[in-house]
Amino acid sequence: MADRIADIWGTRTPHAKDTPWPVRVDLHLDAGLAESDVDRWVQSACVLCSNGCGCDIAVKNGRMVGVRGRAGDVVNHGRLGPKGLYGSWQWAGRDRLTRPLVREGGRLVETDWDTAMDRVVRRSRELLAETGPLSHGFYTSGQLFLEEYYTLGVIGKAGLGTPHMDGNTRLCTATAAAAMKESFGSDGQPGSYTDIDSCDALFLFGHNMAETQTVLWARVLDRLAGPDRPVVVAVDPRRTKVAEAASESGGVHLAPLPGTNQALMNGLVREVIANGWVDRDYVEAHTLGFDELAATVEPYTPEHVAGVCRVDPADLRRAARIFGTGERVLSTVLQGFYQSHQATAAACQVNNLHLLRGLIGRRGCGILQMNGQPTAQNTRECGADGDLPGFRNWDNPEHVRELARLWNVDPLTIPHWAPPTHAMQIWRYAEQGSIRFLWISATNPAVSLPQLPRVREILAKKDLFVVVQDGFRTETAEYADVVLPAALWGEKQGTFTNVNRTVHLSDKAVEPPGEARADLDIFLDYTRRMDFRDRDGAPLIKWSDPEGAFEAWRECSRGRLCDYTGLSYAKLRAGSGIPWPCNEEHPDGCDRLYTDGVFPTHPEVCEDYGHDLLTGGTTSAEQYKARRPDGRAFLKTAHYAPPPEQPDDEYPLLCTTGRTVYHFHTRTKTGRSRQLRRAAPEPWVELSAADAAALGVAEGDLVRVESPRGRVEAPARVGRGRDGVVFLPFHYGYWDTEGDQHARAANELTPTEWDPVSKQPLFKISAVRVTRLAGATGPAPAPTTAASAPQDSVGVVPTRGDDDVREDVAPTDPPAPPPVPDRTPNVLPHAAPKG
Ligand SMILES: Nc1nc2c(c(=O)[nH]1)N[C@H]1C(S)=C(S)[C@@H](COP(=O)(O)OP(=O)(O)OC[C@H]3O[C@@H](n4cnc5c(=O)[nH]c(N)nc54)[C@H](O)[C@@H]3O)O[C@H]1N2
Ligand SMILES: Nc1nc2c(c(=O)[nH]1)N[C@H]1C(S)=C(S)[C@@H](COP(=O)(O)OP(=O)(O)OC[C@H]3O[C@@H](n4cnc5c(=O)[nH]c(N)nc54)[C@H](O)[C@@H]3O)O[C@H]1N2
Ligand code: SF4
Ligand SMILES: [Mo]
Repeated sequence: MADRIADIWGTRTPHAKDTPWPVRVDLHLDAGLAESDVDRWVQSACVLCSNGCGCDIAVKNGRMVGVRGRAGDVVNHGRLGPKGLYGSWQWAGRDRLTRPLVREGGRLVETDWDTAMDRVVRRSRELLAETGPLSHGFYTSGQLFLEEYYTLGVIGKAGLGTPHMDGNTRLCTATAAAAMKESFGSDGQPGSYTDIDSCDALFLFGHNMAETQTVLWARVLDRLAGPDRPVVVAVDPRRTKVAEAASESGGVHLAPLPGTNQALMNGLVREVIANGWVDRDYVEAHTLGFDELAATVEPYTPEHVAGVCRVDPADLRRAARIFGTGERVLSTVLQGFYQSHQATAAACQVNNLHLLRGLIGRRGCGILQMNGQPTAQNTRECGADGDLPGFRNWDNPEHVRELARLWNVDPLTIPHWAPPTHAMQIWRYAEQGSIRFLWISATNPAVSLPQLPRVREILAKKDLFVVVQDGFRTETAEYADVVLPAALWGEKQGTFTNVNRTVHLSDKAVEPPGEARADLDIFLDYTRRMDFRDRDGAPLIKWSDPEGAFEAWRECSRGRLCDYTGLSYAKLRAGSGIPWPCNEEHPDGCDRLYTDGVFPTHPEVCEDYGHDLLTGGTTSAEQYKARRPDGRAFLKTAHYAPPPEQPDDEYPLLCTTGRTVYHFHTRTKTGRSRQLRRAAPEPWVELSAADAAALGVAEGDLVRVESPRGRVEAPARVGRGRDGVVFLPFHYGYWDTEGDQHARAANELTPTEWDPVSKQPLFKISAVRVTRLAGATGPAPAPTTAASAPQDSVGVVPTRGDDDVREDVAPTDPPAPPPVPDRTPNVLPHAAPKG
């Protein structure tokens, strides 16, 4: 089988503009197996990023033994990337949680479901009686299924009545939603992946698509390898594969200093206006706010911007010309923009560029305000985060009444007296002690939240009752009072929606291990035990399985932008995922939104009344109505403000964090796949060649990175990024493969700060200092295949795949990141799990 560790994007299938992307079916099976050996193929889609590649799971003897791309799926036309091929299923048999755990005498011990759920329900009832629903917080994910979020949303909003619900989607793509609400009045992706097949220019803003949506990047590469190839523009401080493609395609690589995106974007908008590249008719007919936008960006001349961002003004001009004169431009935006202090403002400037030129709602002219996690879209749609289900506006009484009618509850039960609580605030309330019950599902905050020393203190608080629901015994689970073992992908049924609104069904392929249960069943069990009722005394939640939950959700989505009423499980089994809205008007779904230039900004329709992008101050309903948007989009901006943390004498470098192609987040799955783990086994610290030289650091030297909050120690990769910037992958928790603790998680360094509009934390900006601790024992364990490639490859073994031996038949291999039973942490400045 092909080595898809070395060959990340697979074989090219070039094609010409406006022709369909060819099919290429990717497959990976356990060693020694052929397709004919497989007992059953079960329909699904990959959950290791937001791309949503359709796949079939291979089952043999009741086990998952491989995966194959679905040729007929609109998203991937058969392809899968390295994570999908090697990471989606290989974890299944390994060291899973098989029984609930409860804390006894300071230790987590196995128990039965009744005992575990009884503790959860008892604490829940006690706190409801003592202080009411505001004592309860729910911190969920972008990795459950639609049915699970909707159920959780109804529990929280109509059962308990707590506004303290959010997902790790706050860390992920809250800004995508926020920017679409500010510009278009509602969440909802305007563009489509098919725009890649038709565009003339492709702008990637803070998005390392080559490593983070590998199949989407393969689609781009196939255009770049074909005739009439598009021009690529990359905005990223590192020399990613995207940046290389920008140079090779005759485009531009802009490498701004982290934290300066807003200045750069104001500069690009100014150039488009100053050169007369604006589509006046479109702007006049379909937007509001042009004069204010033009006045605000006026000072951002190329020379001024170049000084702030440390880029070449000529490059800025060239990038603006490509945007300003291109007939069909597609833009994507992701974490380089979203995890920043002016995240929403900068993301809105991308919307503005498109609106100014009327490049929206037409073939090849998409905007993709990306998601990251596979099911982040559903957290947002279904109300398991800080939004009301169906993109309803918490500040619009009629929207609240609609939900109350649907759920048959008093509108006053549904918390809407203030904006829903965002995740960073939920953690703050837990720290202050007003939230005393925190239910964490499908996320590992002890590694993924910023400023980990603080997060550990909060999780360890004796008066905080922590429930952790996961398939593995994660770093976070070590702090739990109750651990609930969850069934994972392939072990349960449900649907989810990718970046471009495409809904997939994932069927159950195998039984979960031991007593592990589907998240939906866990939430339903809690509901039954809590005995939540509607107004007429009937059970609040009227469904008992995934399809029942899906049907209920369909009704909830009726008439909204994310209309699912035309979808059903049967229809989703017909061959391909289907993009919403899907209803009577669009029975086959919708490839692209806003083809008529009418946006959901009418006050009765919109999801939000908007904010001041600089301060986050909210617009009232009256102010909003007074602007009479009525279907027009908003052109909003803000002045550039420097990031809260800037380099100084003590901390002279800027640290940014992110991903490598081979791992997903905190590696609970990819760390258990032999091929993926070996491709990137340990953390590293990426320095530019000049910074490394100035520090006397050579490839592989052990270095310490310190911020005002913490430190990380890891070998240095002398890489190819811009000077003044240090990069750390955030995948590695503080346990190593031996179960020992080290200061190695990137979030030891990051600050508790967030964007004022989307409330997304600033993972991409902290000031640090780097010191050399010891000489190298070899090159850094960083992959050589993409952005973390060394500046000088002499002596560095290229990253390549392994033999095809499955993990659990290779006993000599070092173990996966292990759960350490009740180990008292010793290395880190660390709060011990409750004793
Ligand atoms: N392999 C892999 N793929 C994934 C994931 C994964 O963990 N691993 N996770 C998924 C998820 S949940 C998400 S959210 C996405 C994230 O996908 P991406 O956003 O593509 O990934 P990141 O590496 O976080 O950040 C992207 C780029 O932002 C750049 N950057 C840093 N600071 C700045 C800045 O100030 N300005 C600009 N313009 N750029 C900056 C970084 O150099 C980096 O190359 O990936 C998804 N796909
Ligand atoms: N420094 C830094 N920090 C970051 C980022 C960064 O770029 N830099 N990126 C941020 C972003 S964008 C994201 S999305 C977050 C990700 O951060 P996390 O959400 O903490 O990362 P994961 O490792 O994906 O954790 C998901 C957990 O859910 C479990 N799980 C998976 N499927 C299921 C399921 O079906 N049911 C249940 N119950 N559990 C399940 C997995 O085993 C895993 O433990 O990290 C954020 N943190
Ligand atoms: S691109 Fe994303 S969804 Fe597709 S196979 Fe790779 S990880 Fe899975
Ligand atoms: Mo994410």
